[in-house]
Amino acid sequence: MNFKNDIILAMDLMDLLSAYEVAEKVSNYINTIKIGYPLTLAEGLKSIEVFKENFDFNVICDYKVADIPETNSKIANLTFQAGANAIISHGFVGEDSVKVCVDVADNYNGEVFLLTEMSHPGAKIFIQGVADDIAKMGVDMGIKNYVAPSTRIERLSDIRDIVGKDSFIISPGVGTQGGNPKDTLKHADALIIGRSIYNSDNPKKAIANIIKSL
Ligand code: FNU
Repeated sequence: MNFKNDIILAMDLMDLLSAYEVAEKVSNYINTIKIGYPLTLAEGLKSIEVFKENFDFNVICDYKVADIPETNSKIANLTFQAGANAIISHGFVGEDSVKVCVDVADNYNGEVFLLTEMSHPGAKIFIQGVADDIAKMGVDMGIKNYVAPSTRIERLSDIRDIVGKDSFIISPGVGTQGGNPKDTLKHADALIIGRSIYNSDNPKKAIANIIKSL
């Protein structure tokens, strides 16, 4: 997947019309949007199609899939059937659960992003302690795409060392959560940015300013 301007818009507004309006304002700057539970639970899987058909965006579904393999299979199948280009899967659930997501993605020519360490403060309590092992598991499984935090650059750098330079890391936590875009891109391939863009009075200016700062 290639990301225009190294930015993925995290669209967590919860009504499709508002989401559409923001997407329209920034559509010249990006080619990829990430949606998650907020928009999907509010408006349904049709949200995927709306961004694909109207903007030709790639859509990453941030469903942080974290269940037993059989249930992961159902979730991943529904997500790719609805047109997603990629799905984010939690790694802590283990190889069997992640492998199902990879297998389903392969059937649809889609991709899996493996979530290693999360960006919020609470991630230090549990997931940080196993994040390196999650990344190593991903490497052993041949996974090429990862999610790692921009809020802890040293951890992002550690995870880059594990997954190698040929892997792809997308990084949330820039802006509102405190991560610095330029520093993050020293280790990550693309930034996941939500509120700093969609909550701005002028999303177009907000994204243009971020791009200028890189
Ligand atoms: P913004 N997100 C995150 N941290 O923030 N998927 C993670 O560790 C992670 C994520 C998502 O803060 C979050 O759910 F794995 O408004 C939101 O959609 O810029 C986006 O990344 C960050 O949004």
